[in-house]
Amino acid sequence: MLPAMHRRQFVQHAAALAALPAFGGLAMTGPWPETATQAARVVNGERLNGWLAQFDAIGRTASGINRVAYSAADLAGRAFTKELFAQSGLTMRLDTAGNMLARLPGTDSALKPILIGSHVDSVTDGGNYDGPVGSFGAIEVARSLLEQKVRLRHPLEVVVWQNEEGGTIGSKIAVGLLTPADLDKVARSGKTVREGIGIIGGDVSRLAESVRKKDDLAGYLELHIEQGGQLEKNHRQIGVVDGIVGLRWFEITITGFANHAGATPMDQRQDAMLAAATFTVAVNEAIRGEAGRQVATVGRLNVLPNTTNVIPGQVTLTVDLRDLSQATIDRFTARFEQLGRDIGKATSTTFAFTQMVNSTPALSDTRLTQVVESSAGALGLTHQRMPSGAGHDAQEVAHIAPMAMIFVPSVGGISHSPREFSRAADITNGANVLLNAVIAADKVLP
Ligand code: HGY
Ligand code: MN
Ligand code: MN
Repeated sequence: MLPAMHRRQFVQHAAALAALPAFGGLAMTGPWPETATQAARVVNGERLNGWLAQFDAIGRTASGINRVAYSAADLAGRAFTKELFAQSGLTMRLDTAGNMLARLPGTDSALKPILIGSHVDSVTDGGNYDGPVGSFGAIEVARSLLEQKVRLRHPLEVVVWQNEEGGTIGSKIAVGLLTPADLDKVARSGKTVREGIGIIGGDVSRLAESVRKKDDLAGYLELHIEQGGQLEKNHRQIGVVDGIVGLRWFEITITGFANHAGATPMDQRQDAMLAAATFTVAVNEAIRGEAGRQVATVGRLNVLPNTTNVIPGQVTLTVDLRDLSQATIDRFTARFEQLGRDIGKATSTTFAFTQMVNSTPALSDTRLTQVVESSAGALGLTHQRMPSGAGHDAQEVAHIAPMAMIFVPSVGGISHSPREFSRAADITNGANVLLNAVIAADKVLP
């Protein structure tokens, strides 16, 4: 049951909304959807935020959180998470991909499971909330259902995906989209995905056993921090994610000719650094030269031989390109390749493009976004619909099942940084929405 103060707020809120002809762009026809009339349930927010506070010490270095996939810190983070499953009365198993899974039976075993979860690996020098909020939030929701003796019709599964930051690897395997080439990809820990699967307890020779087909799941819900500043700017407590951007990561090797920095005349150089700098500016100008929400980032750059008095012979850099439209991603891909040819000609260098990661844009399922929205309303929480500029496992799961995401505010809109922070109250709100959304989804999903 909602604590008294929430109940009063809820009654006022529902009355105010019912009086409004339209609310937040949504025409409110008649009373709140069925789920809002049921008493909203709540999780143990103190327990959830206690777990997150403890987790902050794992993989923390002077430069930030470094639980990068397949590292010792990632293993420590996974061991901590395994302990949370156990403490919560959930029997955790690893699938052959190394994803962590636990299952609560439903009253109707013929139904496909509802899946909730996120990841616990981090970027280099990242924060404590990107991933763990949704992973521990899902464990807390399952534990609260057990404690409150709420039995769903559908089985409920909790998942902690492996190596989300390296290209949603665990969820890509689970939906059958990981390619053999992906297994040789090197994670930020220096381990290949193939090695990493073994390190975390998976079995790369039996990945097929972890693949789920279309409609093997009734639906997927992921709680996550926003990683941007819209909720904070608009004073909203909950983000209802309409869709997740597609992303494409390139590695580009620019080859020139290393030579003496002093004795080589300026008009006789094949300067890979000059080409890289020109290309970086050109990418930024191209992407900003058009209206739209597309973004592109040159995030990593390695120089050879990286010595003061040698003209760089080779530069390897990465581009992270994102948009909600696949056509836009494809169009800018062609544009960047043309820039490579043009700049290569102008600087007597060559550009070689390798696509490292591809995740297609994914639209949320409207039944599930409706369920998230009415759960936020039932809890008296302000909310708005919004796209996700960050990539998530949910966009891989969207290939085989209906999905939706719940965002909670990131203070200052900061993420992938040691300054990443989300307030305990906001995290509790998000987990409460997840709890009620799961209960409501159980009713609306087949
Ligand atoms: O890069 C991303 O958007 C996600 O945080 N992996
Ligand atoms: Mn994430
Ligand atoms: Mn991330």
